[in-house]
Amino acid sequence: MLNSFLFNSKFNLNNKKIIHVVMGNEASDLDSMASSIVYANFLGKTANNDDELFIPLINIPAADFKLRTEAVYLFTEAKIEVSNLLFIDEINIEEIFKSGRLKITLIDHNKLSGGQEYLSGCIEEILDHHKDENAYPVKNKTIEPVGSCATLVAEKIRDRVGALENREEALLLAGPILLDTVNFSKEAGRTTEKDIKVIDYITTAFKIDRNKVFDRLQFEKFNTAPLSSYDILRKDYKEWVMGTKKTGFSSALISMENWLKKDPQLLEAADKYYTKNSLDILFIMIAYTEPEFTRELILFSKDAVLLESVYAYLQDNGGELAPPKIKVPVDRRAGFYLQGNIGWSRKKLQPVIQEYFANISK
Ligand SMILES: [Mn+2]
Repeated sequence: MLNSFLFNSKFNLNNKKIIHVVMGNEASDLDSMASSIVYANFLGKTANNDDELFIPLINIPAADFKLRTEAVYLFTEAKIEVSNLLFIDEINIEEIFKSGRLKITLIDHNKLSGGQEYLSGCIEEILDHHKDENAYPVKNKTIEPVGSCATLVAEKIRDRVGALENREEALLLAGPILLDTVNFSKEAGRTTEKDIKVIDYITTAFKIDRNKVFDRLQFEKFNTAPLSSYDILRKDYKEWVMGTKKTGFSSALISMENWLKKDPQLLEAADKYYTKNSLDILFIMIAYTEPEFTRELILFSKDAVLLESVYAYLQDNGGELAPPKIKVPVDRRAGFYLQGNIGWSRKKLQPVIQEYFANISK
């Protein structure tokens, strides 16, 4: 089973001559994680080399895993014990690299991120569906523009041993294929013949209900219920330094009303996150469809002058901020608004704020 393999791999790193990590990209979405797990498991089972340990390496800190709510769901369904997975902050990869024992299979990316670039000499194999950046002279390379890397993993396994091992493995691969192709929707335009072939095989051979799995994954992906306010703030977060100021932008898919109901102490979480990231201002951008598409905005800063000035600037530049229709906390650190300008996504708001800071520094 997947489990015992993973368990052994996490705790016996020192007993093996070669540590062969199978690693997805740093965004570490469901495709990267599930593909790494299934492929590492397969390589480990089919290798006839006792000195080499194949291990899926999840390319995010362990504490961030719970933010991938769709993965939390799918891994539970696939009976994966998350505490047995190895995350990037639980291994001293530099040390293994320096000892000359490291091999790498790159999954779901074909170029290492900047911080991991020094490992490039260890790459043995690449399995990916992004554009080939031809970064390394690796012979064992499979790069095809299919909908999901999981499709390539399934195909490799079937080519070599005929079938996927069990329903858990099939489910782990079906999940990312369904999410990445948006359940094979024409509009998304990400489906290829190979994705269809693989999902047809999986749904038939393992009696997996494709629509049911997709709907549930889609729901779980945006489900904020299991997350604390602090985790909602960091789930989809970006920050920019603008002049001398540090700005943070959290996107959240829960209405202000439901969020405050779920956690009346929301501002304390915002304060904690603001402080931890040494921010000057935090923009909490809320979007939801209930039933109409709505945007709300919470401005948070301990600099009351800045808070007031940013608010005035947004109003002067078409933000259409209005008081919310619900009761909100009265707090000098924060402003709660209904955002009339629903065109202002984070991508659109960020340059407006950039301009604001450029103007005041003149
Ligand atoms: Mn992918």
